Parts: sequence; C-alpha cells; structure tokens
Amino acid sequence: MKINVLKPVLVSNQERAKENRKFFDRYNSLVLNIIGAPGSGKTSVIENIVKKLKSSYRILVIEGDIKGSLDSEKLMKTGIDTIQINTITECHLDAFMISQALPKINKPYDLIMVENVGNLVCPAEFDIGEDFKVAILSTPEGDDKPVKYPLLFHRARVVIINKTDLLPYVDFKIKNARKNILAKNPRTMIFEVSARNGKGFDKLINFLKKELAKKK
Ligand SMILES: Nc1nc2c(ncn2[C@@H]2O[C@H](COP(=O)(O)OP(=O)(O)OP(=O)(O)O)[C@@H](O)[C@H]2O)c(=O)[nH]1
Ligand SMILES: [Mg+2]
Repeated sequence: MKINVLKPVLVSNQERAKENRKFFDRYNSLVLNIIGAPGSGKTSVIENIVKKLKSSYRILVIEGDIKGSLDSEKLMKTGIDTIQINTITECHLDAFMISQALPKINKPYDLIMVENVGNLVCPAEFDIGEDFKVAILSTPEGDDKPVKYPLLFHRARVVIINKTDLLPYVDFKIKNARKNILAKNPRTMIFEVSARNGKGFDKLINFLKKELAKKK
C-alpha cells in the first residue's frame, strides 16, 4: 500500500505561504529566503548586507536554527531587529513556522531576510511566503553542488557565490559553477562575493536596492 503524505503537506504549506505573503505585502516588505549549506556564510553575507543598507532601510532578520540563537545574537549587535525560530527536529523552515513569527512583527520593515536552517536539500522544497529564494554556495563546497542538489538551484532566483577570497586555495572554478547554476535555471542572477573582505557586494547591493524600489 502506498501512502502519499508529501503532497498534502506541501499543498497546505502552500496555502499558509499565501497567507504569509499577504501579511508581508501589507507593508510592501521585500522578503528573501536565504538557503545554503551549514557554514556557507549565510549569516556573514547577511551581516554585510545589513551594514550597507541599515542606514536607509528598516531591516528584520528571521533566524531559523535547529537549536540556539548564536546567529541572531550576532546580528542583533548590528542594531537591527531579529526573530529566532528553533525548528528542534526539522531541517528546514516551513510556512507554518514563519506564520508563528508574524505576530511578533509589529512595525513595517522594508527588507526581511530569513536565514533558513543550514541545508542544501529540505529548505528548497518549502515556500515560506518569500519574494524569492537566495542560494549561497561557498567555494570550499565545490563547483559541482548545483548538479548534485538541483532543486535549490532550479528554484533560487539569485545565487551568491561566497568565499571568493579562498579561490586560490580550493578546487572551485567560477566558470564551472556558473555553467552548472545556469544549466538548472538560465535566468538566475549570480553574484560573486567575499563576506570576509567585502569584495563583490556593491553589485549585490545595487540589485537589492532595485528590488526594494520595485516593492514601493
Ligand atoms: N574566508 C572566508 N570565510 C568566510 C566567508 N564568509 C564566511 N566565512 C566564515 O565561514 C564560517 C561560517 O560562516 P557563517 O556566516 O556562520 O555561515 P552560515 O552559513 O551562517 O552557518 P550556519 O548558520 O551554521 O549554517 C565563519 O567562520 C565565517 O567567518 C568568506 O567570504 N571568506
Ligand atoms: Mg548562520
């Protein structure tokens, strides 16, 4: 006997995601669902974005972690608001978990960045009500990851290649990574950055400013 549980779960997740999206639309917030492997640099990339945008935009970060609040404590030090979600046993954030955080959002934010649980697989399956998914791929992981974890790279509108400062030391070719990413989705916007030295963030910030302007 076959029991298909995945579909109903995803269907009701989709309905909840629609409700979340309506909530975010009330304030015209731009919502990014940031997904990448553990340690790929999600928090470090967010910190760089916050530094560049916090003087002009109201920013909230929703942190998804299995346990603890290390990343939200780090981000709070930059002066922005954060909400921590602990998923306990789940390897991703879903629309229901995000909906539970919504009552805590009691002022308008221009930009809401959601740092998903470090994982290249499960988070890609769930719409949480975001405007788009942002995949972070760091150079020590290897340029073949878009081939091995296709769903995320198929669904992400933006891919950030992080840790470009390590390129001389790791087996990662930007050309191969770009080819592999674009094979999954030819319309993906790709940005090459180093959250360590700040290189490459200007292009990413210009792109985000345009997306923020479209929301207003
Ligand atoms: N060399 C180098 N190190 C980086 C860069 N970005 C992040 N790191 C380091 O990589 C490690 C992980 O960075 P985080 O930003 O915590 O990564 P994360 O994806 O948020 O990790 P989790 O939340 O645990 O999944 C830290 O030691 C960072 O200092 C980069 O561009 N270059
Ligand atoms: Mg983190």
